[in-house]
Amino acid sequence: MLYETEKQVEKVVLVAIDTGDGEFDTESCLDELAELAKTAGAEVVGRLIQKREAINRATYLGKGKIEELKAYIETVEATGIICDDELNQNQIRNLENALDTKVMDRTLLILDIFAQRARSAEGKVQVELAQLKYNLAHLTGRGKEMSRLGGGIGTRGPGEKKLETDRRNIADRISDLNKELKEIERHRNVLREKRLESKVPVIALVGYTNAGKSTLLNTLTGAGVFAEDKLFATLDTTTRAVETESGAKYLFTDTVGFIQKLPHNLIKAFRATLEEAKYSDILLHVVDASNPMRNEQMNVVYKTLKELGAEDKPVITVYNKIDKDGVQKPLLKDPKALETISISAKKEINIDLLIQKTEEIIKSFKQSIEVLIPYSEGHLLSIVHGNCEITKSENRENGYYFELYADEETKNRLQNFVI
Ligand SMILES: Nc1nc2c(ncn2[C@@H]2O[C@H](COP(=O)(O)OP(=O)(O)OP(=O)(O)O)[C@@H](O)[C@H]2O)c(=O)[nH]1
Ligand SMILES: [Mg+2]
Repeated sequence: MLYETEKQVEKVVLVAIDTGDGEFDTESCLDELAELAKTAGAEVVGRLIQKREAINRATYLGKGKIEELKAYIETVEATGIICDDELNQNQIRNLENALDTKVMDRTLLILDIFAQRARSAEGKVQVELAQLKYNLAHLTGRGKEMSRLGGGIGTRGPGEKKLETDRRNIADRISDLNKELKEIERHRNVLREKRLESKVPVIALVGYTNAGKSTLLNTLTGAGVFAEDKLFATLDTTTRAVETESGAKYLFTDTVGFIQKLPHNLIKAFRATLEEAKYSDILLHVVDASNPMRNEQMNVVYKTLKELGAEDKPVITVYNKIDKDGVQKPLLKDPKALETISISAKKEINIDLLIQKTEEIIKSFKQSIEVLIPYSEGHLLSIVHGNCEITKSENRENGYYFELYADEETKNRLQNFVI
């Protein structure tokens, strides 16, 4: 008797519907899905695309295409299929019955990768929660199927733990995890507040998965952050302090990569982590300039930022990997960004320029300060009125009191009277 199911390599056929109105063309969606499948440890043995006006609500594909797929699965000896869209439980059940094979979707795949990658306590709880919610919503379709298969994609929890598959136990586990997550979030908020209080500017690296965020953080800080040519190498945010040559201190935060069709459950589960972007002073939007889909990927990043409420953050767009062959020129200035810079994080090209531009921009931001200017220093009032945004003013016994926003230079001129 063989007990190899746990380690079984799934041989999968990728399946997509081309409705003709997606932002990405269907072939490149499947290229990405193939990368995801590989990252999850599956072997891709074929693809099938159906052109169709809309996805079939009950069976995803049309009837004829299902027949074709069934024959194809037998020919290539696939053990399962992965559809590029999130399936509902009817679609899963119907496809499984018709094809007699394991039916998975993009969401399940991403969740599986996240489960393998989660490192921190928070990441693990977030992923398991998202996985369980997904399973609960799809249970009728695959409960039996999953316990029969015993291993492979969709059955692994974070840290190789086996995922709960029983409805009652799932509900209990979800409620426990929610409690745990609340506690972790409370702790994270305390840390975040401390960081904000310290007034050290926070720079968040955001971008599409595999753009090179972690590599850039490594280059910037010499820190050993996990970087790999795999999708979603980073799941947990890492923050590192960097002191530049000018002596200024900054905190750089690496974040989880974005991807098109990021499962909604995951956005919800990862909200706290993804929100790091929202609490930063500026975003470095890292783009893989060598990727032919870079413009579409940039749009996905902006859309996701909007969903997180971080669309108003100042952005520096960083075209990365310019050392690679086949980077399509020109690299246009990103109209959504204050600056657009081309670099190579790996070959350390233009890193100094990036730091310099980032510093310049941060210094031009206004900070909130309180000053008390003695009546004898009345000449400083023209600076206050000319350069600052005043939010409160009072004539006090020992001088003019202001609560105001000042840029770095003005703040330095008023330095002696800051309270
Ligand atoms: N040639 C080249 N490769 C790079 C450069 N920057 C990053 N890479 C490679 O791109 C791959 C992805 O880099 P990561 O730093 O892990 O990317 P990431 O954005 O953190 O990815 P996720 O955490 O998965 O979202 C790795 O194989 C890096 O070595 C670069 O400037 N040039
Ligand atoms: Mg990373």
